[in-house]
Amino acid sequence: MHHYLSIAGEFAPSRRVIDVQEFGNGNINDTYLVTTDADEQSQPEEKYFILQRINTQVFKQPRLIMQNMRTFTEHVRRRAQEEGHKWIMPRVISTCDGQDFYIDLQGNFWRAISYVHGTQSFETIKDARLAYEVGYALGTFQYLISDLPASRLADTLEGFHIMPRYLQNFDQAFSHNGHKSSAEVKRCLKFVEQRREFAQVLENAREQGKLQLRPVHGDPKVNNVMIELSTGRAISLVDLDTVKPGLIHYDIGDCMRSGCNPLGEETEDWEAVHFDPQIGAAILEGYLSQARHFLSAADYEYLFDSIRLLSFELGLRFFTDYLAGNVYFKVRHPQHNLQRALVQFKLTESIEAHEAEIRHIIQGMVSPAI
Ligand code: GN1
Ligand code: MG
Repeated sequence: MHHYLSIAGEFAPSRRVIDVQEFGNGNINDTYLVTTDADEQSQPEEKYFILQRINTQVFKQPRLIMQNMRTFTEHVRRRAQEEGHKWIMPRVISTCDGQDFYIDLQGNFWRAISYVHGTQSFETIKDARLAYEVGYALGTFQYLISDLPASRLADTLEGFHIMPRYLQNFDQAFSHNGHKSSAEVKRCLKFVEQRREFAQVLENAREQGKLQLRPVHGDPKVNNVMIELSTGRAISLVDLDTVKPGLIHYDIGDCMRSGCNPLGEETEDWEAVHFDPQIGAAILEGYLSQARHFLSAADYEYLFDSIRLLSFELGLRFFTDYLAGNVYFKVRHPQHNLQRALVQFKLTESIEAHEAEIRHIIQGMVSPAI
């Protein structure tokens, strides 16, 4: 505890840190909520902040994350103000000596960002109103960042969301671990084999020039959307380490695979996992209320594929990590990543089973009935 208090203190030179608690349930970085002795009423901004230890096994160049953060938080904040959008971007908090990060004696990389006050987030979506807000949050974020040239952002995580790369990693992990062959593993292997060609769909479209790289969020899952307590409206999208050039389809697919799975990605009952098309329709409606302004005809064409692909992708990443010995995602038990993979693959199957319905919903939004 003392150790954490003193690290947090590096980011709060004029305050006494009184508490540091683990916060959220990220799979990669370690996140803490810091409380200082500031007065909550008069200085809410100084009372709490978020402290994170970046996992440098995953993010090999954490300085690039901070560099990007400076660039896009400033851009988005300015644009939101110009356009009258009520939108909050977390701020980077500097150390006593004006750095964006602090490296402790063990070489750990720490950084701090402001806490979004008066908000809450949810693990799963229970009603259409929240679904709309989750979609709206992603659309607003992408809109506000859409005029920032992608070339101004560094690549903080090479290969992120690139399916052909994930397949290569999978093949490698499998060739070293072919002995793990329970019934569940066999199910996963078969699942992947049947979708190898489909896995290329977004990267092919990009190579053919149909889809272009733009700044994206990278990880817009439900619990990263901050909902204002007083209004129920989305006012921020947090977890900004993967904001970098990408396809907006990674975001929409990721948001849908997270939002339309009522049992959540951590359920142990993978056989009961399913995709909820009604929630999906409400997310898309909220998303398109903002994204309409920048989506092209080709972008719409790949919406269904992106929804199907991103749950497959996450399942493949979990499965690969299980085969590789749980080296990327944090796990609570040795089978955890296998269980998570089964959840995502079941979700993918449900998306496939609902294909006609989902395409119909998308179609109705492209050309709304008059
Ligand atoms: C990871 O750490 P967390 O929970 O914010 C992962 C995402 C996955 C997510 C699944 C950098 O995000 O891509 O969708 O787990 N982030 C990275 O819960 O790999
Ligand atoms: Mg994340």
